[in-house]
Amino acid sequence: GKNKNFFAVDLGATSGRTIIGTLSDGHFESEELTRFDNNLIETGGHFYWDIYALYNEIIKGLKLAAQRKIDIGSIGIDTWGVDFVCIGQDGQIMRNPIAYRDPHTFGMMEKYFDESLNKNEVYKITGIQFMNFNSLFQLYAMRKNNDSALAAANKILFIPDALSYMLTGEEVCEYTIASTSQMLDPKTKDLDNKILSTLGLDRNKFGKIVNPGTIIGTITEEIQKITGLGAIPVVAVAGHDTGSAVAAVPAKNENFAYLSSGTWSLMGIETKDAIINDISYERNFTNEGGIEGTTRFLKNICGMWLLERCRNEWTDAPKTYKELIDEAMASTSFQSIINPDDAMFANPSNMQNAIQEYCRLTNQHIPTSHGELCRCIFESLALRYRQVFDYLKDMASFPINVLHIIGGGSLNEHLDQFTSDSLGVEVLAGPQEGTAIGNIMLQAKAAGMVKDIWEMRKIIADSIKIKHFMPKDKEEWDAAYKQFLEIVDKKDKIQ
Ligand code: LFR
Repeated sequence: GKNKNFFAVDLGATSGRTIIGTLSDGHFESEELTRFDNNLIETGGHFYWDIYALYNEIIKGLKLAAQRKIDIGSIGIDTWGVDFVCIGQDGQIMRNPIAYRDPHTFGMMEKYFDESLNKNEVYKITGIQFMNFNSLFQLYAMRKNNDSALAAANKILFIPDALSYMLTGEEVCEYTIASTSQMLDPKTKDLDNKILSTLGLDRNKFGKIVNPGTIIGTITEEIQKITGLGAIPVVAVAGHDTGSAVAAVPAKNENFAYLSSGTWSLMGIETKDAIINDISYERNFTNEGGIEGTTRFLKNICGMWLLERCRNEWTDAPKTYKELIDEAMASTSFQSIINPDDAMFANPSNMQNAIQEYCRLTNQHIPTSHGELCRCIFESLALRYRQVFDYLKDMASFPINVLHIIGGGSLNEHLDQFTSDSLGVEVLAGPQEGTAIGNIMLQAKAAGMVKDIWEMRKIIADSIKIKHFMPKDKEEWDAAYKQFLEIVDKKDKIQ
């Protein structure tokens, strides 16, 4: 039969990669071409992304593919959510984009509710969980600060769309990434004019909505020349990395929950329609747009960010993840428990200090060794996962029989086991590169090689190794969960 190669660009908040995926007769294979860091740039009182560096990394990957004479069928780009680039009247990028961890949005949600639409109204329109960094509040903060890039913007492009624009010259607004902005109405499936007007923005400041699987354009002659490639199409995939990841969950039927584990841990279910009601509002659950009209009903949980930041700070000889995990497993269990989603951990100047401070404030053992810190992070994540999972079980209209863990974090088998223990549910771990695989499958769909999301999931399940974990140590974890709830409560009362 036929086989075809697809070039996926997958950008996360701490690292990125380019991957070649090959599909042939219901079998799938992938190979990482390049991997690179993505770093926050702190300057002039702000945090930025380097959009040009990311663009250059894509070019590097494309050149490598050209050198190796890989016949690329198409290119697709997925990235983290909410951030955007302003494009000027002349088509130029106005300035590197501000990053979502920038504190310019602190307090802006509350200001917005005071001065513009109220919180409940925003939730009723968008169904999106409130996070201070959602595009809505970033744009609001920029307006308040008289941001010059925004003032001069002719178009506002979300990160995957901005990179596709740099490759093709086409300005689009891909549906899944647009949904993360908290400016999109899942019922009309378009940006909401009432919300846009509160920012003084017209609908034409954004590209037209395109759905995953649509061809955006072909790479420009300039890029053909730079890379040595032909006129390759760029496909709108699920531009939101979490959207691509959930498309790649190797589930057999609808009765599953997922945990996309990377810098963030995104835990949720897939639903046909958005779930927007008093309870989802109260618990701050989100309804992000997925492929084929699906909704990702989920909650953001602070994930490997805690450990990634600690690792960056540790100045002694760098340890591998395996070494750190081994040290964690050799440490005493349940000595120090934190709430991963405490505001203290959003972007502290020092993560280890922040974790220790949390333990001090709540009268717990203060973790000092790498092993103790890692153990604290892993156990605390597993406990917080249980809290969110219990909410999901309560709100889902179907029984949740299994939790699929996908993404880089799924490689941590001890955390997979902790998660199964804490939640009391079967855990299936893999694929590790869920996001890139979802990206590639959407390109395969655009090429007419797969029919729908369930065929994608079947091909993925048949092509990769999935690890199984069954719950154990129920009493120990139940007791720890009680302790977790008490500690969170105690800490919340201090502030
Ligand atoms: C994960 C992710 C989350 C989003 C966060 C910020 O990489 O895309 O889904 O809430 O990053 O954009």
